[in-house]
Amino acid sequence: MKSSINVFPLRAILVGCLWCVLLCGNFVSRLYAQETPVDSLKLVNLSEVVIISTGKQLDYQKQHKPLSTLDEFLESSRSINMVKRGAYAWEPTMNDMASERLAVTIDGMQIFGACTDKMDPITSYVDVSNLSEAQIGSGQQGAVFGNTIGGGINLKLDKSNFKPTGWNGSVESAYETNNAMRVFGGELNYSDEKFYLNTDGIYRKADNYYAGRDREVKFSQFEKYNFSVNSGYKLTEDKSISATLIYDEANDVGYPALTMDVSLARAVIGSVSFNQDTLFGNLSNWESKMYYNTIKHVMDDTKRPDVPIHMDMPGWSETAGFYSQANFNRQKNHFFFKLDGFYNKSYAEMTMYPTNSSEPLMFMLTWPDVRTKDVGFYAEDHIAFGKASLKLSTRLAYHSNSVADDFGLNSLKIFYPEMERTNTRFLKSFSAQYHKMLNDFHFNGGLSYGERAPSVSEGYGFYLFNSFDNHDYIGDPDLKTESSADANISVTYKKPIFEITAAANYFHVFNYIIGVVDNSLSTMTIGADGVKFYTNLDYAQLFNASLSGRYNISNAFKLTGTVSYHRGVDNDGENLPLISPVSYRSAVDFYKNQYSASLSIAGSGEQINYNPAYGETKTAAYAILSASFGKRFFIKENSLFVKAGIENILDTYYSSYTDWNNIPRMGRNIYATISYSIN
Ligand SMILES: [Cu+2]
Repeated sequence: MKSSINVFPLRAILVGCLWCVLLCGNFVSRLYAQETPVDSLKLVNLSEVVIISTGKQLDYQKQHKPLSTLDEFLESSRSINMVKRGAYAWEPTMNDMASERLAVTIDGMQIFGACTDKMDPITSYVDVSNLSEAQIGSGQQGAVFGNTIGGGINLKLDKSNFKPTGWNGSVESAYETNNAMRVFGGELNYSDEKFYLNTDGIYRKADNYYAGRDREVKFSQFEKYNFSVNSGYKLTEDKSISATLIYDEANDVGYPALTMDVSLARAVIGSVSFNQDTLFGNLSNWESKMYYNTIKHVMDDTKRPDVPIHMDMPGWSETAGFYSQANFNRQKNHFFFKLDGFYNKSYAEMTMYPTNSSEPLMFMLTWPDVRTKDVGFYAEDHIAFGKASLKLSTRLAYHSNSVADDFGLNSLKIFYPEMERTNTRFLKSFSAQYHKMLNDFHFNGGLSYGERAPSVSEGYGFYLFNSFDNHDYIGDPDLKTESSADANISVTYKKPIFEITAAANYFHVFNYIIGVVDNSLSTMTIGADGVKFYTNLDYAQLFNASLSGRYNISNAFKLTGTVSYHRGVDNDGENLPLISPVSYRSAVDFYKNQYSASLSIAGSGEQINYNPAYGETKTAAYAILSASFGKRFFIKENSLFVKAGIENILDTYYSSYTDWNNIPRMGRNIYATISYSIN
């Protein structure tokens, strides 16, 4: 594939800056700044922040498994569940909605996977060594990161940000017994008030893992490495520039739940930013970024036995984008403005090699070089009054898809003779979120409306094989925009030693996009059961409720727990796929004199509400016990941190509703992590 990026992003940036200047200029004359951050507002802003940073050993204490994969970190969050197709590259879901309904960004950058089979969620292209935290916004609270229905996740990169720490570094290593996973990582940083440079690298290699009772899960191995550099330079007291570069490559990744593996998944992610403390005297924290990323994904079936027909399926995704954002405080109003845009090219092809070599090769474009342009404007206002606050936010975006490849366009025209090359949409999001404190009670309630465009697969996918329901999928370029009206409510009772939260949300999704069987077509994939077209259902309904609590038994002991309930049905009352059954988790954590320990349980009830039409079977109830122990030693100025643990202590054989084709999860696993940091 040729890698030429259209001039569009540049033009958009220029228009964007102009817009920003006009907008900001307007405020200059009539408004003035107020710098006080309001703490309680954070409660309504993001629903959860997961601390990831490996560099800061203080955080190590609180983490059960410090060098675990990013996927495991995300899975430990209250709001996220991970769909698994193997041991690597799990797909995050939130409010029972996956990739296409979520906005997932890395440090504010839009990135799109290059796999037609969802083998490479963008969370697979960074590692814990790069990140400081995952910012999670449920429903339209995630619209700050992009157009979304279910929510947004931003993976924030770890940077020294001109802290006067001088040189510091660390080396760390981990080993896990179950799949013999070896992890080696290190970082070296320099930071002063004028300049910083952060570098880190991590390498992971794992063999096949074993499910409970010693059953090997074949094709579950993986190997990955990741390097990143980021640097910043202060031009003047209030102006700085910074740049980041991440290189991530995975090889020999097995996907036991799928029919193919991956020989290469590679991402290069880069950005340059300009930061200024104030703008026009009134706006603060002005940050502008330009970025580019390119992904290559190559699937591989050569190691599988009994392949009926060998296939080559490479995919590419390239994205260039920008954003510019600033805060503005005026008395009780705390505004935040963001202008963003991106341009993406998604291209994937499939070549089939018949066993009889005299037959011709078959070639298809599974993603016909789809060009997506998106320019959005996001604004929010936190209004504080007394012990209450209201957050209003909106995102307005222009979004267009265009099929650049004529062969791909003509292939789709077999099904859609009238289809246009380009499809343009205007996407809207509105949200009002209210928070009130009453003695020890916090009340949160919100109403939102949001829209999203179909994903490249949903709009333009051409015979994409889905091994979950064993169907070939074809996109529909004329799909209607999916939209959602949602409501959320939560009540927290909070005392220093005790806290309990009851929360619920409801999504009414109009024009819900899902695959529907078309019996008139024959399959392309040998052994597939049929063909599905992506279709808009009239509507679908999703409901989630949870109860969570914390109790500080003593200064050293803390007890936490969560139980949640989920339901998702379509307009005929039929179950939607991949909806969680009742699930729960609880942990006792101990922390004293640099010693830490934890004992935790996680489990699910039986999956009663499943749907065989989407390839689901009933998953049984399970409960898993895990424990960890850690100690931090001080050696002069440096520190050594050791943590060990055991997961799935009872070696239970199980799979959950998120396990693709019910592949069993890992059995008993003992891990040890060691980290030495030099200050
Ligand atoms: Cu793939």
